[in-house]
Amino acid sequence: MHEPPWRTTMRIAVIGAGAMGSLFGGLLATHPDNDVWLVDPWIEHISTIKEEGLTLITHEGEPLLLRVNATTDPDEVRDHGGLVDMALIFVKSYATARAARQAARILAPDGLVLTLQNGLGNREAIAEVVGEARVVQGVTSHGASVLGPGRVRHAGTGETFLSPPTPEMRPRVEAIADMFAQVGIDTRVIDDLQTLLWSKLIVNVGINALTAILRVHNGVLTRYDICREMVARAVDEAVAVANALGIQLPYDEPVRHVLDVAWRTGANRSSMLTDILRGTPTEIDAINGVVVREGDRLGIPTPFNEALVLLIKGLEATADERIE
Ligand code: KPL
Repeated sequence: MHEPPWRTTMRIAVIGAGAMGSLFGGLLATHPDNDVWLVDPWIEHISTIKEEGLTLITHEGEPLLLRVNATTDPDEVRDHGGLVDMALIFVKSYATARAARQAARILAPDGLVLTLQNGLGNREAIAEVVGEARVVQGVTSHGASVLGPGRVRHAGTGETFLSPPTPEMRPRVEAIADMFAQVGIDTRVIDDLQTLLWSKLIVNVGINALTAILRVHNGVLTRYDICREMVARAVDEAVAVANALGIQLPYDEPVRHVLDVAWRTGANRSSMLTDILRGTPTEIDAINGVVVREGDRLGIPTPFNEALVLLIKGLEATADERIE
């Protein structure tokens, strides 16, 4: 059978191949028109993927072996086949500016950078490097966790939303959304992402820092009065800030919504707990830190989120001193 004449290869680099980067990169590599590279400094993960492939445990529990290019050096992507059409940034929020500079070195002149990262402020950090018009911001409710080098579990499916940087870019972003859908990532294009970004932020505000401080799975937050009270304090402050920004949240009872998510993802270790247990920095500045900063700016008190930020920063600073 002949290839259709319009078929061209889309070269994609995924910068940050943790759980979500590997999940998205692995799925995108199943598309016959894509040439996908995973880029990450974790040597064992990258060499396992190069030698044996990426094992994705589907949400039904089936192992799927995916072939995808992988490297620790972003410049290797350019050296093997040229510049990329799209870079997906999936690093932790504190590493976004560096990842954007790496993306800029390997991106074609009309290439796009897509961010589906947690927290707020990533789009702005990338735009400073590649320009506003080339950043596609998105939100996803897929969940994934790393089981070991070269092994990732797709913990839960969800929806993905992409927002074009300008009206002229809509058709191109729609084509990307179609391609995502073809590999099993249900994706919709929407113009205003603020509501979705804040609704996801509020879930992370209520769950991540508390699970990391208490060292518990997400579900534990739903089982104790004292935990539900703390979730409510963190969430109520974030909702007050969102309201002051004029953001219409898509749920009437935000605390209940956050507790529902904690219950549905009950067996998960939140990403912040995972970072604290590994002794790596967390995304606290892009999550509860945003609530505190925006609260300060708008004159809305956020004492509980301030305390959560301080406690997490304390845990980060004393990681080597911990009594086991
Ligand atoms: O997004 C998450 C995270 O861990 O960062 C939640 C929704 C809390 C699931 O674990």
